[in-house]
Amino acid sequence: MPIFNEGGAASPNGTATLTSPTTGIMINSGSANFSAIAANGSRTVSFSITASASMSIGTLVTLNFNASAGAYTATKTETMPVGLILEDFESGNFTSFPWIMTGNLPWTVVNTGAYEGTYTAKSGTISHNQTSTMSTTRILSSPGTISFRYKVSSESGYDYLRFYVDGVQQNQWSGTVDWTEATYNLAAGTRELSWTYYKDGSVSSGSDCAWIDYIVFPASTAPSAFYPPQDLTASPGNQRVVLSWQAPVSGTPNGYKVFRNNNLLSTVNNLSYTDTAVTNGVTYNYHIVAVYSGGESDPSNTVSATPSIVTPVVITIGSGTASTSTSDGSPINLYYKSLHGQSVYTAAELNAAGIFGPVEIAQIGF
Ligand SMILES: [Ca+2]
Ligand SMILES: [Ca+2]
Repeated sequence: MPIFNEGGAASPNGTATLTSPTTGIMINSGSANFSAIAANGSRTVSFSITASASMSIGTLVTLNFNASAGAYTATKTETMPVGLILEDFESGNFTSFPWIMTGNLPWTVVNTGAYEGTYTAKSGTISHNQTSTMSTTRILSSPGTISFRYKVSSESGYDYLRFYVDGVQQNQWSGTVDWTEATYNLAAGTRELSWTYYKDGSVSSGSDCAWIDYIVFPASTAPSAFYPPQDLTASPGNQRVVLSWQAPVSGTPNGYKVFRNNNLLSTVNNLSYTDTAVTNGVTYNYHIVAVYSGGESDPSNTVSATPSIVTPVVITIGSGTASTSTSDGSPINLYYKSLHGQSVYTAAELNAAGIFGPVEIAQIGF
């Protein structure tokens, strides 16, 4: 911690203390002496603190600093995050943070030419008029700073590495640029951070790509990942639409909200729903939202369906050529041999057989 003497006179020997009200912070040595400081001079004092292993990386720590030297005093309160929120791609993949790849080709993690360690992110091998973008989102409770290292080998002045915050380009680099650090201030709130390699319509130079390594995020958290349901399908029938979908790629939803024309129909626990409150000949749009303990997913894909009167289906139930024995239990009392029996099917039984709406029964038997 630096101490500046901004006055016009030297200060005498003094004492500095450091305290913290933050749970999980232990002050190992919270007191330090410093010698006289000349006018406009400075001294640095050191303290030792330990953060509990149970503290989450990025937790903001409040540090209260106090210095006194004779009649002079200085106080300062600082906040700083615990640990580095670091993406250095040393996992060898993109799973350490919620990266989203867009553009024509995704970025890849490669084990050559890294700024630090073994691995670095490298833009996709795109062609003219294409882009390769990697993005991630951080939620900042207070303003902070992001830093990262970048390297470019591209057609100078035409093919660029571009860095965006919330879709707004912050800078771009082209030509031959060896590993360089970039630093940007980020406002509090939800910030989308994107790196894009962009190629114009012709000419490729150098390695024709960009590299990003050693990204240090500010004190922040990743948004909770609430993955949506997948592969929604709709099958129209007579005065009904049968919806079915797949569970999200990850996560355990508590249920699924079924929407028809953006209006909530129902919340269900299984992976299908039959909408019978429909009119034949009308087209309906459906989507599903997965509901989690902490929030809801984005919508699934949207599907359309138009229920209609089904063309009568000819069905055959049984051969009608079997015969009963002397006496068989039946809704219709049978006695002695009957070559042709009667069977009574309930609507539920027919439905269970997959039969809905008008049908022409050509033959029925047992
Ligand atoms: Ca690395
Ligand atoms: Ca080019």
